[in-house]
Amino acid sequence: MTTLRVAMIGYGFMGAAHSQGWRTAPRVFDLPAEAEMAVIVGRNADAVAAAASKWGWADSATDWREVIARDDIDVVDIVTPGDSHADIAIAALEAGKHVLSEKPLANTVAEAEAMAEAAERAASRGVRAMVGFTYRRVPAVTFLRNLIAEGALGKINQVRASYRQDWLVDPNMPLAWRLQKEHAGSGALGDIGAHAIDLAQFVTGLKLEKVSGVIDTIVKERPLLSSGTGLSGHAGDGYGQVTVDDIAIFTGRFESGALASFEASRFATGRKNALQIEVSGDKGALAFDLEDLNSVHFYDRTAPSDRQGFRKILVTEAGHPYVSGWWPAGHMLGYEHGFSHQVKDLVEGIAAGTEPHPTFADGLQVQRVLDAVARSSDNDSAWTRVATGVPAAAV
Ligand code: SOE
Repeated sequence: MTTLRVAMIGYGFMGAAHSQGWRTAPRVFDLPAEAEMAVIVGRNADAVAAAASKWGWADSATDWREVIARDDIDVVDIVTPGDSHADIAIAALEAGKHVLSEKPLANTVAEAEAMAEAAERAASRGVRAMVGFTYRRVPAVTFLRNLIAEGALGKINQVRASYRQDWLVDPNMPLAWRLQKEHAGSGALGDIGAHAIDLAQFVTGLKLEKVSGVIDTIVKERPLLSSGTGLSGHAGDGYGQVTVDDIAIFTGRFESGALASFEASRFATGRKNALQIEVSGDKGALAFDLEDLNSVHFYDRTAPSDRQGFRKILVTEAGHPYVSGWWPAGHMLGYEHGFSHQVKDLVEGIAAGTEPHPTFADGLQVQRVLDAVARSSDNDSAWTRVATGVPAAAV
């Protein structure tokens, strides 16, 4: 059996989550290739060595360019802040490595176009690339998508998608990298709004054509971190400017004409990680809430009128997506399982020579929606078209 030797670049929150996926997926699913956790890369030698030991990586290093050049590395998993996604992914693809990149794909459309173009070139050499919109791989989300694809809702008229958190309501939360445009590209819009956009397009199979939105920053200055850039840093000396949005609210029109409303907020007091979607069609409706992630709620308008109502479907049967690898019905999965499903689908795609979804082209399309929302907000929330077409770099 082929062995895929993996290098992970970065070791923050997503480093922990992806490491769990690489550790667990080969022990739960019968994968067509071995996945070897060969090396984890970070700038601080002692900290990344500690992460290697804690998370099960065979080795650690501090120079991602040197690691990507190694012949004994087959896959590069990028879990760094968005400002390094393009440099690392393009170098890895050009070195013939398969790439998994965290979301959003990049910090700008230009970077995302260059990445999609590099992935296009690499695919012709059998090199695969995937972007980490992991919520697609919650069993209930894939099941919801399959029901829509089978026509359970009929014509889709409306979508509501929101991702609400409240970790920034405290003005003393320090100026982490997610609050600095040069590192994160944007704030709630790209960090969690990207998930809501990808989720809405994934489950409906529809693409957003134009958007109208507003983004805003509630707390303009925050305490500087004394060291590091993690979310749990301690306040250092002085204050720094927040250069990204805290809240993004926008409407969208799909290519089909259906309308959508979106909300991405880090100031939704009391909401810890509330990713929610509801899809309304002429035959019924489906709803999902990450805070109740093992189920979907289905309203069937074709049922007899005296027994119509939203009913909860527990998505834990062996026949439901991904569940067969885990436990008997009703034993529930969690947030971390999506990362194992992501590894499963990536390894299976590489082994089969097929393009794992979401592709970098999918990631570019989400990046173009994010960019259109920001441009709309700068233009008094005017309707703004989402760019399409072949990346400029490819022409
Ligand atoms: C912070 O908002 C964050 O960690 C996001 O960056 C992740 O993508 C999301 O899944 C959870 O919240």
